[in-house]
Amino acid sequence: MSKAIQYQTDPTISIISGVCPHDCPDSCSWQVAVERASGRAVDIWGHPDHPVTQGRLCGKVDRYLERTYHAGRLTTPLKRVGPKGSGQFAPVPWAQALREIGGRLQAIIAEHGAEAVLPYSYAGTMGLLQGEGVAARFFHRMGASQLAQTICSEAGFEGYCYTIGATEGIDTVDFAHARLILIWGSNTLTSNLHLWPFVQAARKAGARVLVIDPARTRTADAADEWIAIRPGTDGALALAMMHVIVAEGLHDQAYVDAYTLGFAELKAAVAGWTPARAAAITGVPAARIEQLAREYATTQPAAIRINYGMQRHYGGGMAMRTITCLPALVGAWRHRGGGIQLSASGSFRHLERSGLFRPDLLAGRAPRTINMNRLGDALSHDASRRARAHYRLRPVDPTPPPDQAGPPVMALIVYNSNPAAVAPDQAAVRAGLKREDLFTVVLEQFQTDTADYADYVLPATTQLEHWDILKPYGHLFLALNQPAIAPVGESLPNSEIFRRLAAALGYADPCFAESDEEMLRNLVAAQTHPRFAGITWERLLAEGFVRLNVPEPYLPFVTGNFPTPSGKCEFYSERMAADGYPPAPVYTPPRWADELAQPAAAMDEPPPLACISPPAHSFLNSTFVNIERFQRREGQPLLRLHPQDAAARKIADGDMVEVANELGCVQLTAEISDAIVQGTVLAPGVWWAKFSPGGRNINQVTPQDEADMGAGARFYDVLVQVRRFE
Ligand SMILES: Nc1nc2c(c(=O)[nH]1)N[C@H]1C(S)=C(S)[C@@H](COP(=O)(O)OP(=O)(O)OC[C@H]3O[C@@H](n4cnc5c(=O)[nH]c(N)nc54)[C@H](O)[C@@H]3O)O[C@H]1N2
Ligand SMILES: Nc1nc2c(c(=O)[nH]1)N[C@H]1C(S)=C(S)[C@@H](COP(=O)(O)OP(=O)(O)OC[C@H]3O[C@@H](n4cnc5c(=O)[nH]c(N)nc54)[C@H](O)[C@@H]3O)O[C@H]1N2
Ligand SMILES: [Mo]
Repeated sequence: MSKAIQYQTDPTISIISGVCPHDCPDSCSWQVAVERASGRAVDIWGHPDHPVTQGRLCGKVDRYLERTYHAGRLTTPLKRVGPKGSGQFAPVPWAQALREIGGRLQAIIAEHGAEAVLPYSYAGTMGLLQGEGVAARFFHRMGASQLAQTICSEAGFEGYCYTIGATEGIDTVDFAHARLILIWGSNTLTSNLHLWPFVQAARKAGARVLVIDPARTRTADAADEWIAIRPGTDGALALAMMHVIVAEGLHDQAYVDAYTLGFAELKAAVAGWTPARAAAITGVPAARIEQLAREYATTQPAAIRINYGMQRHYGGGMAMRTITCLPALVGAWRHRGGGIQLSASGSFRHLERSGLFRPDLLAGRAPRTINMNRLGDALSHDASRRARAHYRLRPVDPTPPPDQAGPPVMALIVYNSNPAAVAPDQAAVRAGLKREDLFTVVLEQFQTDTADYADYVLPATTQLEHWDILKPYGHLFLALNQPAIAPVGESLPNSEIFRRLAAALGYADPCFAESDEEMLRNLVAAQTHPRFAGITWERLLAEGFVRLNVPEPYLPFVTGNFPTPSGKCEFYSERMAADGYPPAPVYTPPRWADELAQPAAAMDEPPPLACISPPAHSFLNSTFVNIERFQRREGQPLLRLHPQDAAARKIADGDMVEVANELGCVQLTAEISDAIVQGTVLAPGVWWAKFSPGGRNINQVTPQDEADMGAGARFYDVLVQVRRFE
């Protein structure tokens, strides 16, 4: 008997439906059982009617009540009473906190201008309302610096869009129809669990599943084959695959002729990319590349699940741009279950959000935009570093001269993010957060590494306690979240906190008087694009989630209609040329490989290793790290090393090792395993620094430097020395 049915017959229980807020493609709809008498949530499970959730939650969210009712929940506003970063706070009443924060912000704006205020946020919640909803209104009204949200997906997003036009692709449920599935830079069983049943359905019908990854992940273990590749080299693999496909005439000439642009240029671009050349770069044997190309071109439908793991590299954008040429070349888009999927976010690109975010409140002002990956630089008093922190999307966007960098950041307002743990170049971030003259406010559910550096910590509600609407990036169902329980302690939704901050600053605009329900209702009502036809507030309330109004099955590019400038899949892109890129696919090597090729100064040590830090299974970025059950499951901060790399450094399993480069160093426990390509180490992330040896985590060694596209992050493009730590 399903839990829904079991509780439905229990008169002491009410069932409330909602949706998981976390940064994951699955955006699972859930149901919560609430004891009527106490108002306490007693159970949570996956929504049984949701076609992707299918009644099941992941191991983390299945235990969500442990997080919601955790003893560490912040329940009152806190004011700093010790030195910056010491984590010493005293509770204060809301009215006092708001009055004092309002006063400080006003003084900072009066002295330095509103651009001296920097909001810092990411996807702690992906809700449209508790994410950027009222926050955007607040910062637009203020004229604060804007934040380019580059920390996750930007390089790959840009690369995908150059080729295909928007992040649309295979519908998740259609993977069941594929006969060959390439899982490329994705650890599906960890970070996209709800795709797996569709992969399994395909396998039952005879599909082969191949995983292209530097690590033999649990997904690779569960698949038919692990294709081990050196990190950041995927572009070379794709170029060689296309070389073989074109050389052997295995491409779909009719699809290419009708629906693509620049086949001649593509042919020229791949001509020199023999499998042998790619093998030397990727570590994938030439014969395997050749066979993979044939298998891919001749098995239909062929699906590629590409994900963000492969684009956290200097050449990540170009690699994504290149790989996304493959499905059009072989005509995979013709078939249900054929094509590629990076994200479904582009399927929602017509969502009208200006009524919620109110960019008009900028009233003609155009504040600077700061690249969130360069928080360390942004917080610097050095104007040339601040200039570098300006968002530069493309090579043609210049770095401003230092005298145009704008004022130093004097106030930082953090919500839905934990930059002291997750942002690159942790030493630089911390040096900024430690500044005595920086005023920092953190809206949080828990006392994170970042909250430790705050002047004021404001307690925020969790998804069980507030309203929201979720726009997923892994499927096509828009979902409503209804509050199931009252706020824990004195916590408030982000929406209400920003409303009160607006009042504290004297912002009288009527938009700050709208209730959460009102804003969400208006958001739904504001949609005019046909894709949202039939999605009404009433249906969301009654059903919990509603599918986007696109055909079923949804095969976006069966007959072309790519949302590119030419309407075709662009093997050749004028837009790329204009933006400062080669217009046809090329190989852009990762920085770690370039650095490794430099002559070494001292030869008394084995050469440095490439380092990647993809998610630990039980954590979600740095969320869940403080929940005992999940911390126990992950044990301790680890470094996976190939046996040969360990032997060369006289490192034994379980040894404490130091991982270091010019940016910093971190201590981890060695885990010797052949589940990683030789020459690369893997540190599962993202541990809270305060739970790590020495109070530092792997982002001590990751760089602020941008990837090739979208000013994206380069978390997995790092060269490190690994030594036994004495
Ligand atoms: N449990 C859990 N789920 C999550 C998250 C989490 O932290 N925990 N994070 C969420 C978020 S924010 C995101 S963005 C997604 C991330 O999920 P994914 O997009 O899947 O990205 P990652 O997990 O970073 O990396 C996936 C795989 O890529 C591999 N990889 C690294 N570099 C390369 C490379 O150069 N080439 C190839 N082929 N593979 C490479 C890694 O070893 C890893 O196995 O997942 C979301 N879901
Ligand atoms: N080394 C390394 N670093 C990485 C990555 C990696 O793979 N390796 N992954 C990168 C990626 S893909 C991403 S997306 C970023 C993620 O970076 P973040 O978006 O910062 O993600 P989290 O670490 O999960 O932190 C989110 C915080 O938001 C809080 N939160 C959740 N809901 C709410 C709410 O409603 N209100 C408020 N006020 N707070 C809330 C949570 O408690 C949590 O502390 O990290 C990046 N950093
Ligand atoms: Mo992410």
